[in-house]
Amino acid sequence: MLLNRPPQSRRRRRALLAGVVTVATAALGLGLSTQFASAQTTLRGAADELGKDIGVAVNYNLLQNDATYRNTVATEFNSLTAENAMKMDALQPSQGNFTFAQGDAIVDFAQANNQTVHGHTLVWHSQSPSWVQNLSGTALQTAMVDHINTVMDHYEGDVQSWDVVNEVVSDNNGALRDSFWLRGLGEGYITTAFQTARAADPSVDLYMNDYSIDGINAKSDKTYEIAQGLAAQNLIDGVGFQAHLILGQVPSNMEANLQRFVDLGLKVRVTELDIRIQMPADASELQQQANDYRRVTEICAALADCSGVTVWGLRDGDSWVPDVFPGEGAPLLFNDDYSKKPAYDAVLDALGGDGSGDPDPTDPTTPPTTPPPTGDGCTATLSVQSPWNTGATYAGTVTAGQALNGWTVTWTWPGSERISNAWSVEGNLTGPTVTATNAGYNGSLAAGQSTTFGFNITKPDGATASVPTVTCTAS
Ligand code: G2I
Repeated sequence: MLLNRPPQSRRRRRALLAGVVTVATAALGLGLSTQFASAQTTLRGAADELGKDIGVAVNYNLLQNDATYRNTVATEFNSLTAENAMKMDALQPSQGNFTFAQGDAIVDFAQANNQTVHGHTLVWHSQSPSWVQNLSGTALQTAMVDHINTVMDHYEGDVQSWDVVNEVVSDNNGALRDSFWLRGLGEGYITTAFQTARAADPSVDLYMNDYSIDGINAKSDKTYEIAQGLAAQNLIDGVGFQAHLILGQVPSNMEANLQRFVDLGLKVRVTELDIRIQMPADASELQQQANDYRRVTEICAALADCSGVTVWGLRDGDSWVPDVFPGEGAPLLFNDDYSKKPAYDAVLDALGGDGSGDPDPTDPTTPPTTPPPTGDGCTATLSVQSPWNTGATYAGTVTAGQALNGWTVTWTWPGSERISNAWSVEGNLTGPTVTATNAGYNGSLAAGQSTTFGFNITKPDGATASVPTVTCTAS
């Protein structure tokens, strides 16, 4: 449910015209106050407070089939990138035949959970269908322009930024990559792609994205030159630094490198962060990895024009790394059982949250949590995550006492508090008495399992954010 709706999207308008019932879209940008010291204990809570994106690349199949995956993605991240579902081979497997279902499912999930979407990617030499690789000349140019126009039109209002071109610079000599795009269209194809994208949706941030450009080197120099040319024509908004890194090798000049792109008037973004380790990884390597993650996140946190950090997958076992670098792995923030690695705590700390894993009793803004009330089949707690004068963000937790197929949490606000937007929960939310039921994906819980939801309130009278007594019932 949402009150601050973004402009209605093309996709949604089309669905409504077709008579399809859709769920409400999400409010974007929480705009939380930073006047209070943070005791945030989720990545997204800390990142929201900092005004940054903390993103994750999501796998469509896992999002469909794994409730814990969905719950972790919803709880910990405020931005999503489709790991594969918005690439050209996924969206246009044969010419003129667009297949948006998987990308749409990811957008729907993001909107239901108040998350933004970074689109990846429109023009890339890899994961492009063979039909386009076999075109040349005008036919190739028309295919590129049609693809950009159709995809950006479909996701207008749903995707806030796009990787327009991906990996266009060669690895070794600072030249353009020798791809079918370059061979077929000449070096002007990059400008054409950005011109097309700018015209297709002027409201979206346009990025060029690449790997091994995190430090200052021949490849990032060439990227800089291209970005400078595009920036002079107002065709680009940002540069994405993939940051597929090796343990202990965060470039020493990464800050200076990102800063030079910011000095062009561009945003920067860490778009695909992972840090791989020679397997098996021991405790000291996992600690080194945490230090590396901390450093990259701190670099972005310190730069006003760094829009955020996206990690390239949720759990180590989900990562592309072992397939491509045999013997290397463990590059992400979560273990395969969803437990958090030291790197998770380091990222949380670097975002300004409390990565110790413990409540901070010395923090005067650490709010009380309701004692677990008794209920029928489940218990629930509410806690204030971050209050400001006329509003607050809350987290709710539901714990099942028995296997559940759904739950309802109810409470009555004692004062002027009213929910303005919420995620991972549905129901009658906006009035003085709240009836909050599970979303479609977090109602089924095993005995002892917990799930979380969240919401923002307004409290026009400026009173202290209260923690009402709640009741949880199985439904
Ligand atoms: O290679 C790592 C990343 C480098 N930057 C651009 C990213 O788009 C790229 O992501 C990876 C995905 O993480 C992989 O999941 O891109 C790969 C393709 O180049 C993806 O791998 C492919 C497999 O190679 C295919 O066998 C598989 O069918 O994923 C496909 C879809 O699951």
